[in-house]
Amino acid sequence: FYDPNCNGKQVMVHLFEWKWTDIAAECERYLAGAGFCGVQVSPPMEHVILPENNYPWWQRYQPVSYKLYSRSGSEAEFIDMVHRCNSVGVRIYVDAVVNHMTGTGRSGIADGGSSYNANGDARDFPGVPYSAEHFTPRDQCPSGDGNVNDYSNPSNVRNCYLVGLTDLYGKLDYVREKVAGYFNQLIQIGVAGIRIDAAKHMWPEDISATLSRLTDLPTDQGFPAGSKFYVFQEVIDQNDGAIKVDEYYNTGYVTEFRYCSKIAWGIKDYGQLSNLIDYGWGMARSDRAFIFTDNHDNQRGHGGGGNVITHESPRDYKQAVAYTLAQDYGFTRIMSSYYFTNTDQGPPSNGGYSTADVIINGDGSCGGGWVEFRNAVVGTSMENYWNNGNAVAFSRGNKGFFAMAKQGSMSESLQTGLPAGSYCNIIDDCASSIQVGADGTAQISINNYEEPILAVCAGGCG
Ligand code: QV4
Ligand code: CA
Repeated sequence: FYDPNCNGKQVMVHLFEWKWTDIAAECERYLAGAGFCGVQVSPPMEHVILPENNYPWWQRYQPVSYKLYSRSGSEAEFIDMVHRCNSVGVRIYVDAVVNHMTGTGRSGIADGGSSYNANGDARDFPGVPYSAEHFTPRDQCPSGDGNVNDYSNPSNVRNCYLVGLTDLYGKLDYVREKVAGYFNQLIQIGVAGIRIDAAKHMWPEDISATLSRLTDLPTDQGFPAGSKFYVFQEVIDQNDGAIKVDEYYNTGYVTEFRYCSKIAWGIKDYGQLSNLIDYGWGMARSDRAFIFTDNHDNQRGHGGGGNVITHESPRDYKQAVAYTLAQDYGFTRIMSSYYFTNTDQGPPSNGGYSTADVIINGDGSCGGGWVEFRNAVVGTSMENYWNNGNAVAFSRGNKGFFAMAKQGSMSESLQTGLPAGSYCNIIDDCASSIQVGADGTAQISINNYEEPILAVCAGGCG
């Protein structure tokens, strides 16, 4: 569960709410050439549709069945996307919502044609099928109203209903079989892995028993024989509850939300960057940490939200993403979604429920140089670390060198760890360069307020 199955590449992008047809085109047009490992896609299973809330993005976190029919497209479009992305070496990772089905009090017929009824005591999801006995019994949940409300008690977190979402009873073989069946269907199509949504609200042994039922990835989609599904689990551990990321190491990577706070702090005060990965905070070890500057929840203030840097402060955001990709901790994900003014707002639409096509502008690019830098320096550690509070620099073994200036300018002679020679800056498309002398030092000068960053690779980054 630890290999993302993309030949050692290092960066995934979350194309939040994108349609399958647009993602297929993006793999071919841009992501393959830029060196992306793969794409995290929005939940592909059949879900509730909520016109009364203006079709919010979060309707897709309320499953109705495991039929591949969603706001992003049909099963045929999903399969076509996976195959086209695989054939250009870009993998697809599914956001898997399997802790629960819809919220209580909801009923109707979803777009894929399946009915559902979670009114009162009913728990009918005939599209799977699940019925009342497949949901966590009320006496297993130690909370007054049956909802999660005490993060100091694992039984409360895992057996009660997360914001009123009908909680699947993962102890049952039947539930494990159905969830594994969904995953095996994805595997057969050629999906390379999953994010397990709300993994913190599932027992680690239930996840483990479900994953033990999975088949290997299909060789006809370009996976070497014996390849396993990649798994990263959404566990929000901010040192503020009973549940720790370590409990989930046996079944894959874990989301490291403390990194979001740490990088935000570090960009505001460069001095703090020196101490970014602080195991005193209990942060996940590097070969289990799944990291990002922000995610689809905390950029909207959902799931705690809080002190994270988002696209709303573009200059800080560039620095945070650049630093995240340049340093050596964890597996990285970057975020790509749509502009919003309201935290519940769904994606751009053609009116009502139908999602609009993504429009690609002339230059179309975003952060490609970064992805290439991270791939080029994989397996090296950070060395020659230098930080004066206003600027920061480090080398990645003898393969790369990175520098960044908070106020937009710096001029300093620094050890780069690189062999002597001239190296061009990938950030300005090689308009500038640095000259490394025989002793490995170079004069590092940055003078650009909007893009105060420099990165070079031995032998080129691409
Ligand atoms: C409402 C009331 C409840 C009531 C319930 C009755 O608030 O008190 O009991 O009705 O049915 C939506 C609404 C929420 C509503 C709920 C059920 O916002 O008000 O409850 O639906 O109908 C996303 C959104 C949620 C949304 C949910 C389901 O963020 O707002 O809830 O989708 O549509 C914690 C967890 C972490 C979680 C994070 C948000 O540890 O696991 O909160 N993150 C993941 C996803 C997130 C998603 C879910 C989990 C649920 O990243 O996007 O929630 O799948 O930190
Ligand atoms: Ca649960």
